[in-house]
Amino acid sequence: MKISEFRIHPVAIADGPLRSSYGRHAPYALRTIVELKTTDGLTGISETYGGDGPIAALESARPNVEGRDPFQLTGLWQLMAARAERDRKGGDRSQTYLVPGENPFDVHSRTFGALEVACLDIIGKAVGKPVCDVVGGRARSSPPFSAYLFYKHGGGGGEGADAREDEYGECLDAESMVRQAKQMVAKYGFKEIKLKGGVLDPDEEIRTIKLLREEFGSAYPLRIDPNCAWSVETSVRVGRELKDELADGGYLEDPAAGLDGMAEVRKRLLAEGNDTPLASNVATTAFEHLPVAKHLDSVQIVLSDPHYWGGIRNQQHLSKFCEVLGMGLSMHSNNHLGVSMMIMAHASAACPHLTYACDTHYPWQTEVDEVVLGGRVPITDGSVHIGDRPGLGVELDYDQLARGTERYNKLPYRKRDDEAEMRKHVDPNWKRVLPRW
Ligand code: GKR
Ligand code: MG
Repeated sequence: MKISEFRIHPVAIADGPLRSSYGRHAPYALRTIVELKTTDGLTGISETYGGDGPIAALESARPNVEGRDPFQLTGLWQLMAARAERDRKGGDRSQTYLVPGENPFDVHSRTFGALEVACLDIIGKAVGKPVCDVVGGRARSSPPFSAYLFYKHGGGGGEGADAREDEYGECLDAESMVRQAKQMVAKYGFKEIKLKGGVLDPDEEIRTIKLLREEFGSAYPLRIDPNCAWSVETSVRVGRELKDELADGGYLEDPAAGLDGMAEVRKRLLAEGNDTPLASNVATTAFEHLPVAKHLDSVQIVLSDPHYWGGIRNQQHLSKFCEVLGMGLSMHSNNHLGVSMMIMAHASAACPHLTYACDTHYPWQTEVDEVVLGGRVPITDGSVHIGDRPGLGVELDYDQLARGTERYNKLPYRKRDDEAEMRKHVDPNWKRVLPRW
């Protein structure tokens, strides 16, 4: 069996004006759907970051993909490894200054991740097994996800006649955030809650977490993630004030910039007898970051992502690494469709060591943009169930895919630029400053 066709489908999906320390989300997020067809008549699919950069990287891999046996993933990686090695030596692979999907230094592991998943989908279909079983079997069949709350302006995403309903309304204070949380938990049954911070004054974000705790009680672990918007001082103060609320399965995520900044926060919190673990998807984005993070004690929980850590099997390797190093493991996310939802679910299912419910932006997208045949992937009781369907377990709806590509072609957006959106809608002089508080 050989790969006979490699199709790359850019899509734009409506997205609400969500806020983070990076800025404000544009009315559309960009994704790429990858399709591989084989000489045996099988089709493997995948989803990854979108826009010009990720598409160019996939295009440049084409000569290594067409004509390849989809089982020969090691060989595919070897072809890309020399370039990945150059990336490693090139510069800052963190997400401190660049949003995920836009860092040129992880381009090869991102590209390989997308291709690996599409090949695993083919292999699963060839042998009649789900992807998580193809890579060695599942540790769980219904991996849990957490409610991912965002401060946001009014609006549900999209523009003009293509605007989506604003399901959660404007949320720019603690009370409206509790409303958002109640709505999301009621709809999807999530049992853990993450708040994207780094948007409002830290005192208001502290108040938000306290109010969430009051509303949901200690049965719902809480996290807050300001994406490095705080100084070491502020991080320690927030950690101190939220010591009780972030206990019982909670964590403090990327409070300050860099492995050194995180290490200092950890040291000072421990000195106060505060053992709240620090999680990161910003400072730790690759295997080579782990020994340093461990040595400095900067990060106790690694937030992975099969999309840029190099696919599902690398997620399994990471699970082993974290277990050996005594670190926790969970998963971060970015706006995505149902194909990625299944990639994240299979990756989580296949990791024996996974210690927290994973993030997902899926509640922020709607049926209108979904490219999966039969509509959105269900989240029930906070989990995505993986049944016995071969491969990823989802197929493409080609009409919906064509609509997503048409939307992409009509729009001017070709990369995620949250700073530009802030300048357009909130403050013409806005710049991302680290630390802001
Ligand atoms: O969607 O604005 C966002 C998030 O800030 C996202 O880009 C982050 O990568 O969710 C991510 C995180 O946990 O840092
Ligand atoms: Mg994060």
